[in-house]
Amino acid sequence: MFQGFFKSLRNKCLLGLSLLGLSTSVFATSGQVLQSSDFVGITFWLISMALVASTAFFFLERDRVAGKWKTSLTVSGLVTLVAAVHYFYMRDVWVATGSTPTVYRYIDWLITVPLLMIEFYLILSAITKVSTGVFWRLLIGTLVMLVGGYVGEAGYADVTTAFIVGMAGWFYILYEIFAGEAGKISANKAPATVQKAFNTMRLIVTIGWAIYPLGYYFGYLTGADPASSMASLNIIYNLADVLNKIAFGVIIWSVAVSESK
Ligand SMILES: *C/C=C(C)/C=C/C=C(C)/C=C/C1=C(C)CCCC1(C)C
Repeated sequence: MFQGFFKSLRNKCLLGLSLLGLSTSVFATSGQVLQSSDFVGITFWLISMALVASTAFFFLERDRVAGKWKTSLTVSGLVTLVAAVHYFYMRDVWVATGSTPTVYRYIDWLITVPLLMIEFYLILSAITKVSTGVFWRLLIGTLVMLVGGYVGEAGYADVTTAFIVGMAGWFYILYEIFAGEAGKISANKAPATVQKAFNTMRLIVTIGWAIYPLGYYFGYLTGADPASSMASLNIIYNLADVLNKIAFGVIIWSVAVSESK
């Protein structure tokens, strides 16, 4: 009885914490309000709210799954929580100034992308012993990809060279999850449901993540005028986040639920 009480108390604390984090950033910048013609701004709003709802969902659903899956759901909830808070800031920057919130975007990625990489590690660890090398190699690929993108977008390096460096980091991640140790573990040791989840997650990292370099391309490499390039960049990045943060978490959730029965 006490156990149940503490469990639900802990869940409420988790939720409370996430909402606190969100409420402090709602009025990060004030002054401008969202215009009905600002479609990029509308996507920032929609996604902020979807991220808040997903966070509550992942944290509450922890109770439904077996112990070894709980960490995976916690990490999914952290990804959407961290992103939700950044979305509040990014949305305000966009609505108030019409400029691209590059620095908030990359701080968000710097935290959420490694968390997503941890998910690969966790999902495999839930079924077998995995060397930590898998995790470190995925992390190195991530850092090369993001540092490359940031120095290009923030104007510290030539946009094309920086793009190539970022692409190299991403290809390295793909190599690791398809042909490297992580891929082999999944193919040889994982039960069918986990393999299916691993394959879908892999597909997301291939196809879902490919949307980001497309955003970069339309933002910086087409030579279109800055206003329309920045609108494309932000819309593309925003839509990519729905798939790669929320849908990714939902896939993990569905395996966790079915493997817990
Ligand atoms: C939740 C946020 C996620 C999953 C962000 C992912 C970001 C990328 C996959 C970015 C990739 C890029 C390249 C592959 C080339 C250089 C430009 C980047 C950083 C946009």
